[in-house]
Amino acid sequence: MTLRAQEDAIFPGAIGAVRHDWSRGEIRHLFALPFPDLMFQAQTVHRANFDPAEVQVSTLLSIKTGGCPEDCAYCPQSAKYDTGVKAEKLMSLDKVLAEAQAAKEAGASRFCMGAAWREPKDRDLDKVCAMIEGVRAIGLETCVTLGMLTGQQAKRLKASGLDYYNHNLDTSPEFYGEIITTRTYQERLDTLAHVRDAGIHVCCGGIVGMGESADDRAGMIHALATLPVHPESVPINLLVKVEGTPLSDGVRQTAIDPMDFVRTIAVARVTMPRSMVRLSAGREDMTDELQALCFLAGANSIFYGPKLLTTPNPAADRDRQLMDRLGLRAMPV
Ligand code: SAM
Ligand code: DTB
Ligand code: SF4
Repeated sequence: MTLRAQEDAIFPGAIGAVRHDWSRGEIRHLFALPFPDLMFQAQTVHRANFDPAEVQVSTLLSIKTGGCPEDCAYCPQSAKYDTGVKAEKLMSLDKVLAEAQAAKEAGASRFCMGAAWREPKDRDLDKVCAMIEGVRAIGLETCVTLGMLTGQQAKRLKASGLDYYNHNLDTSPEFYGEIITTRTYQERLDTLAHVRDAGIHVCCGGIVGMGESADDRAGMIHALATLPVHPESVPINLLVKVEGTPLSDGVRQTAIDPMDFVRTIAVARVTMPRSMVRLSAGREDMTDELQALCFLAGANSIFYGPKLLTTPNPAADRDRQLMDRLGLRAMPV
């Protein structure tokens, strides 16, 4: 199958051309547009492909917390930083399924399980496969994020029925080395290729607010929008500054203008018209008004429930109020 045919099968019925040949200059230009012009483009593209009142709702669970050997400077789960997150063992199947059931009852359509691993051991992968089977049986879509994968591991996950694999590029290729030294950008691209080749939907995005430049934000979107097939899901995280990490408030001043965050969402929407763009980490500290701008910019997915992996997310009732206030509905599975 050609890539385009593969993409048409992935995004059936979608309207509008999908381009993979974005230049960095074109993306810089989108970022530099007057805000109303950028928002108009984003709304136009969004409405051509989605119902703008629908938001996909996912719930996150950390199935293996802390003690990670990687040095991602943003991450509270790295063993290299003293953040107060304790290393735990892989959660039991029963506990995971009880959490998935609760997420289903609260209205989530997808259940995302995260593990603080550099890469899964095959023995652990068997356990995660059982979790995927159990969560699917509850009637939820499944997503896992377990670190780097081999092609063989991706195939095993696919065989267990996995719908999505999350693996982020995180930032631009140029800024990446300032943030992570224990794995390369290319290794991330390799894992994404294994996931794609196995026929699993790709969830891939990044983080904004780590001290990167405007050009790095353009570089990150460029890297995502020029992947051979766009990720079906693009999480845009606003850095959650955790004490003890090299990116905590006291160590590096990395305040970002919230409008630049909205612009990042809008440029993701314009350049990846058929992808779900997730307003991901960082909502706890956002006003309803800022989140409303993000939805206007084309975000159409959120994490729902009081916790992300280790840090807080808005309480479910605050999100229900927000959705009611904006007339938004949860997207059915
Ligand atoms: N260990 C696996 C990995 O790195 O691929 C999976 C879990 S990892 C926590 C998943 C993603 O969460 C990271 O790639 C990063 O984009 C995001 N993340 C982690 N800490 C964050 C923070 N403090 N603020 C915003 N996003 C964060
Ligand atoms: C993604 O891009 N964001 C989520 C999910 N993928 C796994 C994780 C956000 C983590 C925020 C920090 C924490 O709670 O530990
Ligand atoms: Fe480990 Fe993932 Fe955190 Fe990096 S982001 S330290 S790989 S858990």
